[in-house]
Order: sequence, then C-alpha cells, then structure tokens
Amino acid sequence: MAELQRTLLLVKPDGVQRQLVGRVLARFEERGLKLVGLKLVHVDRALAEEHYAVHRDKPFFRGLVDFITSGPLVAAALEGPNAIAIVRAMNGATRPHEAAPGSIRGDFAVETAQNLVHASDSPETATAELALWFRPEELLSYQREIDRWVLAPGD
Ligand code: 3AN
Repeated sequence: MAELQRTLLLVKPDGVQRQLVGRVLARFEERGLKLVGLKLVHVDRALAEEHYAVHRDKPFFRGLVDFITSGPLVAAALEGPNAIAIVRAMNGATRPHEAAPGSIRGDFAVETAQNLVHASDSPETATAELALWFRPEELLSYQREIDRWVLAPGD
C-alpha cells in the first residue's frame, strides 16, 4: 500500500491558450489520480513571485513571472498513491527536447519557457504550493466508485 499524496498541477497560460486543458486533465484522470481541487485563475505578480521564489535569482525569473501572469491558468490538486512522482513523470523533463514521448511535454511542447505544465517536486513543496494556491475549504475529500479498482485495499 503506497502513501497517498496530494500535489499541485498547473496547466499554465500556454496550455489554456492552446486549448489543451481538457486533454491534460484527462490524462491524470485516466491514470487514476483523483481531482481534489480545481480552479481557473489569472494570478497576480505577488503570487507568481512566491510560487517561483526558488528561481528569484535566475536570469529567466522576470520572464517566468511575466509568462505565468500573462493569462488565465488552471490549478489542480491531484491525489493518489505516489501522486507527486507520478505527476512529475507524466509532465516529463523540464526541457521539452529531453521529455520522453508520451509525457505531456514530450507530446505537446518544444520550448522550456512554454512547457505547459508545472507540478510540485517533493512532499514539502506540494504542501507549500497547495497552501499557496488553494484555501483549505477548496480541497475536497471524497470517495469514487472506481477507487476499489484503482487503489489498493485500505488506501
Ligand atoms: P519544472 O517546472 O520542470 O519543475 P523548474 O522548476 O526547474 O522546472 O523550472 C520552473 C519553470 O521555469 C519551468 N517550467 C520553465 O517554465 C522555466 N524555466 C526553467 N528553466 C528555464 C530556462 N533556462 N529558460 C526559461 N525558462 C526556464
């Protein structure tokens, strides 16, 4: 029985503009992960800068904040066994030319600056990012009928 985790997934403004939101979210649903939070947001610079604080000193920081605040994005909270690693693997490598075919970036992206998706990279980051993007009452707990076919007994 694997650890049940929650993680943040963003379909960034390029994904919304390219009308890929449904296809991206469908991949995670089809994999068996559970949507426990979902919203369309146009973020301000303060939230964007906090989200990308780890990159504050990088040369691409300003462009990154410009980009993520350029239009609406979709924020999703996904739950499942080992969800953090599963979502990162499904997103693919940061640089799309290194992303495996079959991953989201490997199938839909060619540029690092417009690589469609973001996902938390560790349990600590997931906790911090979910708290940044969702109020506690926006994250739901519920059972699905299919859970008994997807999750190990007791998960
Ligand atoms: P990931 O999103 O795969 O965790 P990070 O955290 O290294 O990757 O980078 C965060 C975001 O910063 C990337 N998704 C990408 O949009 C942007 N980024 C990273 N490296 C570069 C770069 N060299 N040039 C432009 N943008 C970059």
